[in-house]
Amino acid sequence: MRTWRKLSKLAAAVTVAGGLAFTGMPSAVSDEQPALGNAAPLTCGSGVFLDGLRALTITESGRDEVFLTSNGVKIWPASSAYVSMSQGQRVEVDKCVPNGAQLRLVEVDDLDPNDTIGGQTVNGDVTRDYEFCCGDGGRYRLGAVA
Ligand SMILES: [Ca+2]
Ligand SMILES: [Ca+2]
Repeated sequence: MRTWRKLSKLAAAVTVAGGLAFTGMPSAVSDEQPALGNAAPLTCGSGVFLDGLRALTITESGRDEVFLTSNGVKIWPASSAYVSMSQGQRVEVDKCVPNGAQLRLVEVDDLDPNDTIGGQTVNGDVTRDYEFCCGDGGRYRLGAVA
């Protein structure tokens, strides 16, 4: 059973990786903020550009399945339920969020409740890294450009 779960996740990971190449389209992140979404740093206006996410310590053997929420709404990835990450891996996020947004990094589990790895409040005044730690032993670093 356990092995089957892992294999099915590997298959899902391949699907996710294949789909990532086609995420150039704008996504409806939030009805309240139609200007925010997939964007380059200079187009975030008063918001903050989320650059890349690195898995410093993953919570499971093999890979974690993670997604990001902003103010309780899933913002990344846009075209799938999660991104499968291995230890040390960095993936592009490329999302704008408003100043003060409450970010949460969640690790998806099939049969158990999802794990919250950590939360951070975005400060729109400074370009910095945010660390999500240490839910279920995980540690992730997110680069953000103010
Ligand atoms: Ca998981
Ligand atoms: Ca988990």
